[in-house]
Amino acid sequence: MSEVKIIGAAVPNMPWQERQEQGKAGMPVWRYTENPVIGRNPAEGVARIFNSAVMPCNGEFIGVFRGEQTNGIPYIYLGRSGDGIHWDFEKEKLRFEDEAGNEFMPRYAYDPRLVRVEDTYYIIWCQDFYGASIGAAKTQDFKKFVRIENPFLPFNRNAVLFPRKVNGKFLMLSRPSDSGHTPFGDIFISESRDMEYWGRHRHVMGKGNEWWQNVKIGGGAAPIETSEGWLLFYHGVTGTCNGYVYSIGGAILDLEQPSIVKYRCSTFLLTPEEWYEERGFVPNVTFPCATVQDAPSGRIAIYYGAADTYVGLAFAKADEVVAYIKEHSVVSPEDTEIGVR
Ligand code: BMA
Repeated sequence: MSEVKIIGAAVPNMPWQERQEQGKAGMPVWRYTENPVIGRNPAEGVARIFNSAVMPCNGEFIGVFRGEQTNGIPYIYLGRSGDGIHWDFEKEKLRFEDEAGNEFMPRYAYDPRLVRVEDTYYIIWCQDFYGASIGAAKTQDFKKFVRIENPFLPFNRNAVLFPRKVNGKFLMLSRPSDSGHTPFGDIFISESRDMEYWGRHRHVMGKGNEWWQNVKIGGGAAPIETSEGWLLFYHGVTGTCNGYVYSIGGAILDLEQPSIVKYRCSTFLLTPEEWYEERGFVPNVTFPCATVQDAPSGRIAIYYGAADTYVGLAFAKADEVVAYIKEHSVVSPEDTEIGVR
């Protein structure tokens, strides 16, 4: 097996558990045996937390969590953890302000991602901007959260910022679609010099021929930089007579030109099988939003929403998961082209 290096920081205290699951020999991703790590009614006034993003911060962990309030409206809650598994949530939802310091709340906010680029942390989420679209804010200290311009026109979801600039530009994946539970959507990438004006849009990849991703796909966790390319965990959706099924897929994007897909795994990496993935507010959903990784050991922890109700943790080793994706890779001409017409 080739030696795959994660390019990034050491996080020696990241959550980790060696593979315990039996009967799934050969799969490169395995679940934490104590899942779900966040259960129902996790905080006052919040019925469910899922589709949430965490990252290491000053030797501990911090996260932005999709909290479905008991009135049904989703907002973002800040959480802190010493071990990345047990979380304390702030009582009040995250307060966003404008540049002048005035409160500037979206009407709702869901599926947040959290990414640090240089010395700034960015939160990207889905919200109403005259239709489903992307909201964004920045913070330096996790006390003051200043909203920045909405990156894209409606309709759009699943925006995922890259953890560093490439050729001097911020890069963001997104999934244009419409406001409903729409049966279409491809992943695109856009560039910005300043996190305000986005352009040079390119197509990255569309739904796959494989049944588990044959309806639509969407970006998941911020891509992990590796010696083989950007390792992307994303979600792929299929339709059944009883609703959608959301699985976790994996792809490797070119480091310098990430609209080019080098490898794309034809099999899912994880699909709803456990009770907390199959049973909940929306059954059969596994929805990755973040990873934490330790560069020296190649360990990766994937945080995913389960059944729109819980947060689950899964683990992988960089060299194993990259080897698996390469071995099972099927790419189409649309995946491998630069993505402009
Ligand atoms: C998508 C988003 C996600 C959700 C998923 C399954 O359209 O709304 O937040 O997890 O549907 O319900």
